[in-house]
Amino acid sequence: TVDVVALGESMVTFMPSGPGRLADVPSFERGIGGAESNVACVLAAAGHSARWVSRVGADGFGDHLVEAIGAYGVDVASVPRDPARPTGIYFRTAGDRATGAHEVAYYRAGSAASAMTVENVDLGAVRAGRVLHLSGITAALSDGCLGLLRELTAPRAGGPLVSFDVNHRPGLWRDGDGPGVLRELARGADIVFVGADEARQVWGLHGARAVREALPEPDIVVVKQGRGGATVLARGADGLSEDATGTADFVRALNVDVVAAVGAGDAFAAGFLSATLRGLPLRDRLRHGHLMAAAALTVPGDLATPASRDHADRLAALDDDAWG
Ligand code: KDG
Repeated sequence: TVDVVALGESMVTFMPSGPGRLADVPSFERGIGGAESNVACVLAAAGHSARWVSRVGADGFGDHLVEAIGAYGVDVASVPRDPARPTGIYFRTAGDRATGAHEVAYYRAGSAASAMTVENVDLGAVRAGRVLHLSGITAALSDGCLGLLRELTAPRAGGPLVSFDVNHRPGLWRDGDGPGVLRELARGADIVFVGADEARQVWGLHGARAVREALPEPDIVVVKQGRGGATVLARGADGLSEDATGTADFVRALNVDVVAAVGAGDAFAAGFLSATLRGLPLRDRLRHGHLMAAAALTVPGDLATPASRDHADRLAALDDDAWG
C-alpha cells in the first residue's frame, strides 16, 4: 500500500513578476498549484510514498503538471487525460505583505478535473493508501466532484484514514451551500484541518473548542491560528498510533519572514500527516506541520524544498525554549 493518496484539481499557476494589482502586473512566472497535490509533493519529499489522483486536459499544461508533480516522486499513474476539456490554470498577485490579501483569477470552470465523478475516477486507486487526503476545494468544482467527495467521506468499514482540509475558497462557491457542505464533509473525515479565520468566516465559529463542538465525529481536528500557532484536539486512538488519547495540545508557529502564504496550509497538513503516519505524539505532529509550513512561507510559490525527514526530526526534537 501507498502511504498517502491525495485527490484534487491541480493547475498551472502564474505568479506575478512583481507587486501590484492584477490589472497592472506585466508578466507572470509559471509554477504548479493545487492544494492536494501540494500535500502529496511535500509528503513525497519527506520520504513517503504518495499518489495524486486527478484528471488533466490533453494539453501542454496537463503535461507540465503530470511531469512536475511526478518529479517530486509522486505516483501520477492515476491521472487520465481528457481530450475534451482543458487543464485549469490560475493567476495570482503577490498581495499585501501585511495582510496577505491578494487577487486570484481562476480559469478552471469546465476543466478536466472539474469533470471528475464517482464513475470516471478509479476508486480502488483512491482508497489504496493508509491516508486519503481531500479538500473542500473539490466540493466547490462541480456537482460530480461534490458527489465524489460525499462518496469518499461516507462511513465505511476499513479503507484509509480520511484527511480533510476545509480550504474554503470563496471565489469558487457560487451559491450559499458552502458552509453546510463543508461541515458535512468535515464530519465524515477522520482528521480535519481548518484555519481559525476560516472557521469564523464560513461557520461563524470562534476558537478551537467551538470548532470541535461543531465537528464532534473526526478523531482529530486541527485548528490553525496562522502566525499564532495550531491547536490539535484528538479524541482517541486514530488507528495509526497508540498515543492520541483524547487530548488537546497547542504549538506555536515558527516566527519566519513570510514571502507568500500560498501553499503553507498544504505544507502544514503534509507535515502533520507525515508525523501521523509515523505514529508520533500529537505535539510532534504539530511541530512537523509548522516546520513544513515555515519552508512554504518563505518562498513565493506553493512548494518549497522541505527539510529532509532526519533534519525535520532534529528540529522537531529541539527543546521547548527553541519552540517558544
Ligand atoms: O493551497 C494552495 C492552493 O490554494 C493553490 O495551489 C490553488 O488549489 C488551489 C486552489 O484551488 O485555490
